[in-house]
Amino acid sequence: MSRFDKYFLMNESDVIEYVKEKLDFFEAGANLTVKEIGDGNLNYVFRVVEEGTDKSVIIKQAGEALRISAEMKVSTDRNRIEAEILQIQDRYAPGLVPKIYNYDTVMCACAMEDLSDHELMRYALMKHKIFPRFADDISTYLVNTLLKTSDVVMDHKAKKALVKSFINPELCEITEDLVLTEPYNDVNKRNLVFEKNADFVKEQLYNDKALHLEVAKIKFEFMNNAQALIHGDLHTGSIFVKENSTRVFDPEFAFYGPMGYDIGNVMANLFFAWDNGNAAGASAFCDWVLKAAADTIDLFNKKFLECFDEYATDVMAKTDGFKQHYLNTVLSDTAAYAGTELIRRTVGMAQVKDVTTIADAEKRAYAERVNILCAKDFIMNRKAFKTGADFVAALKRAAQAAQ
Ligand code: SR1
Ligand code: MG
Repeated sequence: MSRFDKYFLMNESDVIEYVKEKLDFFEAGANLTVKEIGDGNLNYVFRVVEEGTDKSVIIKQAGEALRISAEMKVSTDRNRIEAEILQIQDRYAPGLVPKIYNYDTVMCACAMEDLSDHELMRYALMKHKIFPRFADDISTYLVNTLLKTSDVVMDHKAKKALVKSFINPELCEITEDLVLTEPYNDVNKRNLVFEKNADFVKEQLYNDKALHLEVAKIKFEFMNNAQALIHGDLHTGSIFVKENSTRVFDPEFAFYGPMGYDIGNVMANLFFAWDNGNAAGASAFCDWVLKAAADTIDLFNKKFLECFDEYATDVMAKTDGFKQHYLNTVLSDTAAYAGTELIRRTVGMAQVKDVTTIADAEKRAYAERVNILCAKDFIMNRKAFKTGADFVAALKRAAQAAQ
C-alpha cells in the first residue's frame, strides 16, 4: 500500500517522494530537488532535478479546483487528455511537443520532458525577443496536428473513435463561457474591464447586436464542427521557445473542434505581443511580430495544400475545387476565433500580461481599443481573410482607428 494509491494534491516534498517511488527515471539514492513552477490558471507544475547532473523531469498534476478560482471545479481527467494528446501529437508533429514519460491515472499526474532550457514564449515576447523559426515551426505543427486528424486524411471510423475519446465537456464549457459568451454581456459578472475603456466596451461589445449574432454563429461552430483534434488553448503561454526550437504544450482543452480555433489563437496572441512592443516603442520587434503573423498564415496555406495533396484519403475530398473551399472555411474560422480571443483576453476574466502590464494607462487603453476594433473586423468580415497580408492589414486599420 502506497500513499499515492489514492488521489491527493501534492506539495513539493510529496513530489520528491512520488518521483522516487513511482518513476523509474532517477537512480536510487539520487539527491533530488524540486520547485513548483506552474504559471497557468489550472494546474500545478513541479520541476524535479538531480543535483550535480543534467537529469530533470516535470511532474504536472491537476487539482480538483482551478488555480485561478477556487470555485471553479473541473474534472482531473483533463490531465489524461493532455498526456494522451501529447503522445498523439508527437507522432504527427515530432520535435514540436514535449515527450511524455508516464501518466498516473490515480494521482492525475503526468511526467514529461523538462524544457527549462526553453523560455515561455509570452515572457520572451514581453522582453521583445524575436524567434525567426517560429512561423515555420508553428505552421508545420498546425497543419500536421489539424489536417492529419481530420476526415480528409483519417479513416472515418478511427476519427470518430478519437472524437469519442476526447470529448472534453468541462474544459469546452470554460471556453464556451469565457471566450464565446461573457465578453459580450458579462452575464456571470466576471469580466474585467479597464476603467478608461468602460464606455467604449459598452458601445462596441455589450450594445452591438450585429456582433452578438455573428459571435452566436461562431460559438455554435465551435460546439458542433468536430473537424480536427485541436489543442484548444494555443496561446503564447502554451508554447516554449528557444532560438532553434519551438514546443507546444498544455493541450488540456483539446477536443474535436474547428481548426481555425487554434490558428486564430496563435494570431491573436502574436497581436498581444505587438500591443506590448508598440507601447514600449519597440518598432523592430513589432515589425518582426507582424511578419511572423503574416508568415504563419501564408506558410499554413502552402503546407496545408501540399499536405492535402499528399495525404487526403477521402474520395470526395479529392474533387476539384474542394481543397481550396475547405481551406477557405478554415481561414474564415481563423479570423473569427482570432477575433474572439482578442476580445476575451481584453475584457474577460482571463487576461494576458502582454497587455495588463502596460504601465501607462493611456497606452494600455489604446492597446485594448486596437484589440477590440481589430477583433470586430475579423469577426464581421471573416470570409475576406485569406492571406497573411489580409490579417496584418486589419491590425493596421485598427491601430489607425483606435487613435
Ligand atoms: C478558468 S481558466 C481560464 C483560462 O485559462 C486557460 O488557459 C484557458 O485559456 C481558460 O479560458
Ligand atoms: Mg493552459
